Amino acid sequence: MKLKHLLAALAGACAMGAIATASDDDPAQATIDALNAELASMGLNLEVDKIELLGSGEGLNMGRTVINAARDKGNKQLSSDWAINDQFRGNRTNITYMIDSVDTTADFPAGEQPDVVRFGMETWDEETCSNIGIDELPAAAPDLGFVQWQVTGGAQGSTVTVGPRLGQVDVVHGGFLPQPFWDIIAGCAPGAGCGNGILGVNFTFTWIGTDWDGNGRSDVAIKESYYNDEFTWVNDGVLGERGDGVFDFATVALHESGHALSRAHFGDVAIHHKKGLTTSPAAVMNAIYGGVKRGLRGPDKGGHCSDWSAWPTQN
Ligand SMILES: [Ca+2]
Ligand SMILES: [Ca+2]
Ligand SMILES: [Ca+2]
Repeated sequence: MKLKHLLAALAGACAMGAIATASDDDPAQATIDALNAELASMGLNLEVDKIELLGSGEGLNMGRTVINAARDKGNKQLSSDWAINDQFRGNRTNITYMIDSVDTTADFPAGEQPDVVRFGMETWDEETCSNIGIDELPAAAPDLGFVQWQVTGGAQGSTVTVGPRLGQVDVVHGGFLPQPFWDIIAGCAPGAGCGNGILGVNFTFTWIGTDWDGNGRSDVAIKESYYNDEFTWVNDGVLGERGDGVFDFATVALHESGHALSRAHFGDVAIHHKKGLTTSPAAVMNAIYGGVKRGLRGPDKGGHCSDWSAWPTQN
């Protein structure tokens, strides 16, 4: 299903209010359905399992997680995770990633941007409780991103990571994208504005019908992240507190890298009459941006360590 079909599927969808949790009737289900129809038409044994959206925290822009409703309603596994030694990922015991090199933001020097993504991945890697191997691969194409390819009708992005490189690369950082990408993936027509409050997004793709490690959870095939260039990004480690109107890329890259390594949103989001949206407890994996956070907090470490402790220690 190309862009025009996706748009047709979205016709009538309107801007939505803020919700914090998965919902069968979330407008972004149309995006999951469209992507899965395309994957099926390509003959790929892949499906989109969930979309995790990071809210800017401005106004009432919460984040949310949208789980494939077809999975929710069926008798499939209730969640997903990477499977160690997964045959369909080359029996690897490490996690590999690629970084897009063309979809940069003009907000700070392009030359710094890959290093910020690496910082995001390596900060999780440095947790010594579970020293999984996290290894960068050379980008298989300058413009990476299957969802971007899909949303732009093949004009941008690439199918290389779900095609010839399928099973070789686990995590794809697809770059900074402008509207209308954000409205489309959030489930409204371009210009309707439902994507305006989303800072970043992570798409989880799972294999269909496998549970290689027998843990009752679908096995992840690929994770893909993007960042919203409609916002102004900074990389000085100082600017980017709530209310600054600018956002620290390292903080958001760390958050999206957490999703790539199976961390879900964490903590409660509440509405305060003076402060607006607040989170508790504070964590990198809060569903909204909460200012500069360039180090993992207790809840982030706890989830990461328990999840990855069964994997062999590597560097
Ligand atoms: Ca891209
Ligand atoms: Ca599994
Ligand atoms: Ca920007």
